[in-house]
Amino acid sequence: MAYETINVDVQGYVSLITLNRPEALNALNSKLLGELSSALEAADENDKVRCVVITGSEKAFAAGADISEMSDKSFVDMMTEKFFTAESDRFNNTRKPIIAAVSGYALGGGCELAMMCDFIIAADNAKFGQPEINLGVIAGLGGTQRLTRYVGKAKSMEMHLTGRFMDAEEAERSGLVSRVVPAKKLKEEAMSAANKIAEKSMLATMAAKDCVNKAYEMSLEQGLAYERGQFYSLFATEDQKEGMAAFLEKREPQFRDR
Ligand code: CO8
Repeated sequence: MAYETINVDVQGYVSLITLNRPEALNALNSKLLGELSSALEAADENDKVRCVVITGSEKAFAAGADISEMSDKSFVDMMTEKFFTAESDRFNNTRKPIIAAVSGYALGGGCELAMMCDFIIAADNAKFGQPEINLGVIAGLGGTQRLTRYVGKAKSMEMHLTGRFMDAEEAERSGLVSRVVPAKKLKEEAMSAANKIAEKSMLATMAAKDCVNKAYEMSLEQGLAYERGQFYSLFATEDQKEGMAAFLEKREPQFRDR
């Protein structure tokens, strides 16, 4: 499918999605989020795709939701259009793992988009922020909730109230990103992580993603019980037999997602 605001390049088992609105630093408008939703749906349905990487340009992952698209909207417009609700739900319902490879600005909706991914690999020039307060609004794609869970109240509150940016080093120290790599190596590192994920059993991968995400929804007791149930259920798969047999036979496993 041809897209206008993103590029989709399926490389082996990985769908590499590049946000492509350079004239607006990849600001997220309805068109871009609609196309991103379609690309994620296609990746989820494509048996050959086993992991997704979302990236932007060197200067900007995404500088936020598109301010020119939002500026004239009324409360009623937002409510009746359910602004970005379907796109956000589609994103959160993607079962395959998604890595955000962030270079440059990840601001407002851009920071929130990165946080909607399963983990973030940051380039050393990355800058994260929730500057919506400077526009007279607040985060609306999960920023107040996810950033607070990921970096804690003190930093999240300061960022939401002052609009200050966090650089890559602070983002790694605070637990927002899994690691920081040189900007020139960002795509290579993200693709390498995605390819590593693609080698595993998709059943175990989806169970792991689901359980880690449940850690943000459930009490510890509920989460432990949920994880145990998922762990037990993987013993109904051929991949569990194959993975353990391969270890004992000192060979590489051949997972078949069964
Ligand atoms: N929306 C629209 N256009 C943008 C955006 C944006 N968020 N960010 C940058 N652009 C455009 C600029 O207007 C400019 O266009 P032009 O060349 O036509 O004037 C072009 O991109 C380049 O930008 P700058 O000239 O400003 O580049 P600088 O290097 O000087 O500055 C910054 C880069 C610091 C990133 C600056 O562009 C900036 O501050 N951008 C806005 C950041 C921001 O406030 N983001 C939050 C937006 S609101 C939001 O994200 C809400 C999300 C919740 C949605 C909830 C839905 C339910």
